[in-house]
Order: sequence, then structure tokens, then C-alpha cells
Amino acid sequence: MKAAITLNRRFGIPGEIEFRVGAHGALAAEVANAHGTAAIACQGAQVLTWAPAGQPAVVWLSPAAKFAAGKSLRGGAPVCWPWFGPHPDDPAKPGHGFARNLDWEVVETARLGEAGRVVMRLVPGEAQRALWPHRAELTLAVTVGERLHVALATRNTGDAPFELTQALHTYFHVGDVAAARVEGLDGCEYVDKVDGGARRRQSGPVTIGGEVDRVYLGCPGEVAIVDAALGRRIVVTKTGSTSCVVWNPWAEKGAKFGDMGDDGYRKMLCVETTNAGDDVVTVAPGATFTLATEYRVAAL
Ligand code: TA6
Repeated sequence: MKAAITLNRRFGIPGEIEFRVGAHGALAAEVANAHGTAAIACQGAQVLTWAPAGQPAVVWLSPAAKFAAGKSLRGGAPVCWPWFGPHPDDPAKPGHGFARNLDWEVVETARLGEAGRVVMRLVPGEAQRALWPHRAELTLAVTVGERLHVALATRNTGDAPFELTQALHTYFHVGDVAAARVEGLDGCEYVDKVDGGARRRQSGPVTIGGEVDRVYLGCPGEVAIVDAALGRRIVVTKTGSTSCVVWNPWAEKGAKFGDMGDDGYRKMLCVETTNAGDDVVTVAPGATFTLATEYRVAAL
């Protein structure tokens, strides 16, 4: 593929960072080093997979994920921007914004000590102005090693402030979601999207025994997915965010998506680093706001 050849000539690092079209059909930067492997698709700057050395995949990609231009693959870490969920005023606009559906430009690749780094950029154009009447430059920096670090920076290049809601909408791989739980949200208020947006308060760990779709608020700290089936803990830390989303579609809704794979819902759990719900960000002209998250595997 010509695009891959050009990208490898400009940004490839032999044996560490290579651009190729994967089995899923997406053109992606494939990062491999002694500490981990990952793939980041050029469409949507979407992290597709990440596995630290010696571990099963931590970021889950549906076995039924198939690339289609303009639609993010099911799984990975879709970039939801410049709004999270349905557009607040116009449901006809694309859910989770438009950034994940567009081709981003590769601007940098590097070896950072023992890790590999890929940076992609998106400058929304006239076609997006009808959807979102502001000017911005978006950069996603992914650092791949024993940990995965993802930073989404929004620079306001216009002359008026704008509001953002956004997410790094990460699908984590679990051995069996029914035997997993999320710790770190005890006592937090949440908006329960499965129950008409009712506001509730979390008591103890979050367990999954059916469809769960919750926007947790007032939770700036660390959360952990405790996966009894795979015998590990996935620790999620974040900066620039005081909210997070926990989502699993469960069987019926999962089957309706058509791209989750057989019983795929049991193998995934979204814990999303967000600015969502009441956690709305305002970016002043000339300012940059960064939403960042880091994932690591720890013992149970
Ligand atoms: O983050 C949870 C959620 O907002 C769910 O309500 C569901 O819509 C999910 O995102 C996936 O959305 P998508 O448009 O990627 O199918």
C-alpha cells in the first residue's frame, strides 16, 4: 500500500515502529519493543491493541472488527471528540463526535528510552465546521512500553472559547466480565444511562451482571479493573479528568452491534477516561487542554 510505504520512509523505525495494514484492514503504526506491543490506526488515531511483554492483550479489539472508512473499529481506544455521546443539541450529528472517523496525520515517531512513541494530529477542516463551528488542532501522543500512556491535547486556534466533552473510550480485555470488578469509584455519584439518567451513588466496587452504562463524577483518581479470570489488575490513572465511564453492553445489546464477535461482551469492559457529564472543559483562545491516561498491569 502506497501510504504505508510513504509512512515507513518518513516515520518507520526498523524493528520498532512499522506502518502496515493489519488483519483488521486498517492502516496502523505497529509498535514493538522488549516491553510491549501496540497498534495505532491512522483513522481516528485509534489505539487498536496494547499488550505489555508477557501479558495477554490489555486493550481489547473485537475479533469481528473490520475496517470501514469513516467508522471506528469496535474496540481499542476510540477518541471521542469534540463531544461525548449523542450531540447535546442535534442527535443527527455523529455519536461521540467526528475525530474517530477521520484520517489523522502522523507527525512524529520516536524511541523514548525503552518505549516507542507515535504522535498523530488532526486539524478539523471546512467539512467539520458545519458540525462544530470552532477552530482547533488536536494531537494524540501514544507511548508504548510496559505501560501505555495516551495524551489527547486540544489547542484552541480560534478567537473564541469553546466547550469540550471527550473521552479516551478504551475497551479493556478481561477473562470474564462477570467475574471482574472496578475498584476506586466507591462513594462517587454516577449518571445511570441504563435507567434514564438517574443519579446514584456507588457503594463498593462496580460489578457487572448485565448492561452497565454509567458516567461517574467527581473521580479524578486512579481506578482498577480487578480481573479474577486472568488473575491480574489493570490500573488506570488519568490527568485532566474528574469523570469516567464504565460500560458493558451485555448480551442483547452486544449482539445488536454485530461487530462484537461471539459473546464478545464477556471479554471486554470499557473504563473510559473522560470529560463527560458535569465534567465539561472550556478552552480559551490560544490555550491547550490535555486529557491523558496511563494503563499498567499489577498483581491482583
Ligand atoms: O461510553 C459508552 C457509550 O456511550 C455507550 O452508550 C455506547 O453507545 C458506547 O459508548 C459505544 O458507542 P459506539 O458509538 O462506539 O457504538
